[in-house]
Amino acid sequence: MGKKAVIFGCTGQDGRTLSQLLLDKGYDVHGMMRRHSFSSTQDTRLKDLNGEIKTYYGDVTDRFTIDKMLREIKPDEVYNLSALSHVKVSFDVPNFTMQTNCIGVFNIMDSFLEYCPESKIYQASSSECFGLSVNDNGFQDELTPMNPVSPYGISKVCAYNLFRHVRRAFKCFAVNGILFNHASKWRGENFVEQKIAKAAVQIKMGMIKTIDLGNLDSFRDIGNSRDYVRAMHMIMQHNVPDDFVVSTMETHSIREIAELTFKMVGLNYEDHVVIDQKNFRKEELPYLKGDSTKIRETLGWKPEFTFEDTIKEMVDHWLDYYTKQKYF
Ligand code: G4F
Repeated sequence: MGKKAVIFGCTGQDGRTLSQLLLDKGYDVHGMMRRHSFSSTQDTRLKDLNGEIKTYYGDVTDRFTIDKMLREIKPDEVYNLSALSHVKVSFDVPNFTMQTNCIGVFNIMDSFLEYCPESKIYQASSSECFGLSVNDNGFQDELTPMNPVSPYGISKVCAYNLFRHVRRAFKCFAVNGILFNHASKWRGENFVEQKIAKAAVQIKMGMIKTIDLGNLDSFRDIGNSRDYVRAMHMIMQHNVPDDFVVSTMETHSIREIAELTFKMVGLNYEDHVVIDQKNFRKEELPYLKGDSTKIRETLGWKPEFTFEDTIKEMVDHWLDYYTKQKYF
């Protein structure tokens, strides 16, 4: 029989992509799913998986629902991808962000230590933890100090440190993947790359005329979700528990993303982008470029998709979506 995995946060972009990877590898995959009022869409991303994921209603702030899964399933691998993952929204709901991204992770870890401490556990840590810190060479790596600039970043530093503490104190296989931005056709529509891709296609099809954006001068290191869930799995198969930065080692401004995306549909972004103050953050993280030398040299991971491939994947997704859904 294959290994058993539990994924907290299975309905998100990475939850969906990791579920597929694990199913393809023969894992028995179990995922926790939060109930929301649109029952038809809460598991939309999971609907066309090639294989079966078993889903359970629950919430990481509800310890009973975590206990039930870990006690009954006794997984070999636990992946925590659950989070309030939108940085700007975390300024609006800081308390909820801490409840989910800190207390929720404490709940998962406590339950893990009680019911399956001999198995392995992964935490989705984030480059947002670095905040304003950049090494002299222009990169962030595993040793860069964490200096977060958002409630989301602060919450992720807390969870990151919890995992490191448990690894030292309880000698558990508890690991962090410090993932830089990554996208795919499954990316949420309110993250900047997907927001731009969707709007560029809608403008091309004559459905809307403009897109409102905020700061075009921040820089992000943007990979592909399929490469990054492959990294998560490799980190969990390593012979020692450790933390790894996962990044492309390139950075692009939001302006460049807009320029490239609009160019892919034959348009000039300058004719359609409107700057709106509502999209600016109270404090901005201006620059991310990850140094992923450690995972490349230790585990042999490297990305297969380029930045252009990932933007094209999103543009093609929306072209396909609107062509099929609406126009023919
Ligand atoms: O797409 P974003 O919202 O992603 P952000 O804040 O970098 O966070 C993402 O990456 C993190 C890893 O570093 C993850 F942990 C996190 O969960 C998430 O996946 O914004 C990217 C940049 C920001 O500088 C933002 O100010 O784009 C800028 N931006 C400009 N206009 C916008 C917009 N962002 C959004 N979401 N919407 C805009 O209209």
